[in-house]
Amino acid sequence: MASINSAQFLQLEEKYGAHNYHPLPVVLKEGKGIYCWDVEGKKYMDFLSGYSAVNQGHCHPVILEAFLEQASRLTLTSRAFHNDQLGPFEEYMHQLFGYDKLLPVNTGVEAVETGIKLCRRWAYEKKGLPENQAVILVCEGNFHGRTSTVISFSTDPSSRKNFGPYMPGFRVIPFNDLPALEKALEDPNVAGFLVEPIQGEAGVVIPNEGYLAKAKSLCAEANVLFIADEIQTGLGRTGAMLACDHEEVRPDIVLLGKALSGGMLPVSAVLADDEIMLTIKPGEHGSTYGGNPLGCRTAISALQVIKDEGMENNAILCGDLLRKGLKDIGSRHIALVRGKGLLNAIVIDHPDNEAAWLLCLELMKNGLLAKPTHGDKIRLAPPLIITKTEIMEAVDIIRQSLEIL
Ligand code: IF1
Repeated sequence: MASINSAQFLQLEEKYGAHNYHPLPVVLKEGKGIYCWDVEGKKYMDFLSGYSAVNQGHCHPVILEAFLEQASRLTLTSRAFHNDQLGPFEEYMHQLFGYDKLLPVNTGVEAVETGIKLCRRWAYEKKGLPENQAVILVCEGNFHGRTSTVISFSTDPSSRKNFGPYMPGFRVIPFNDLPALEKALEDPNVAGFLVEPIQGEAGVVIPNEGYLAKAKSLCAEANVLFIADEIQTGLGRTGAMLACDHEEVRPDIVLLGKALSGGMLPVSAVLADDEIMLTIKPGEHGSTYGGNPLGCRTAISALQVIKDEGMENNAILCGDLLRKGLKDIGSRHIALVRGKGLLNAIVIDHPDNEAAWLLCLELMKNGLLAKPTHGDKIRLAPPLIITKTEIMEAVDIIRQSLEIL
């Protein structure tokens, strides 16, 4: 196809594609590191990072080399047979995170669904709950994906409305509220507590210091599994391999996805010790692509570069610099700056409820890509390889763009 312009690409999507997103009007064709280029060749700083799936930066050369090498050799065997990448991936993850075992799946929500099934299976076969009575606690403002089960416990009407009937067995409690958790744990049928260490979609909502640690100990006392959804917060994003690491919390089940493959292809995983993991027997759970050699090889490389290039520490340093720079702008339209590592958000205060969207359009014009979440919040989450100089350039673009409000 002769190269068509952005407007023509948008028309194709408008005409032939489902309208399940409302993207910024930009058509990207190339990515490298923290930068993307649109079909007209304009360059942007990516401050969304594929919803934290490209923590390592776009088309990271080391990950790409591993991907291409494996892709030219063997991509998919199904789990009907073994392959020479799954075992090494599982061992590498054991050494990195310290759990007995890993169950490989593909998308983040598949990891969430797998974690739910493991928790329920453990509840009936180890905790001895009466069949079909297991309850999993979830938080107000949660986002764990888009399947029918997972939206059953969403508190966001746009994710949930008119997708019923809903999956039972979930109870919503307030996030960052220990008395509410303690009260909910009095129900002997509670099997698990599923929580994001920081709520991403809700606009980077960070719980009080000590919340995760106390929540974990309350769950342990009640013989309830603490399930950490680290799909967005994990893999260096908040300045550690797991956001739970900041409070030295060891979840009973860890859910990982997104940057696990460095943005190359969907790879997700559930980590747990044997008592939980081995409640699923051969043939009782799986997926066509789960544990495929291409995903496993790519994931090993994606994890190695996080460690080798010190991305956790860079996320801490650059995150601090970004938040300081945003606060120093001193704009009356930035009501709040919050974040941990390079998972940040600003809350826009403006009479026009389209202000965050208009600001993102202006940021795009000025060469920075970011998108509002829940109306007035703009998530600012660049790849973890960003430099301090680039952070200051981004702050300048944000300062300049705020002039339109
Ligand atoms: C969309 C953001 C949302 C997640 C957590 C599981 C999943 C996600 C903590 C499911 C996915 C993506 C999905 C995307 C928007 C984006 C997102 F916060 F990352 F920006 F929605 F909250 N747990 N998050 O964040 O993983 O199945 O998508 O691989 O659905 O619009 P997935």
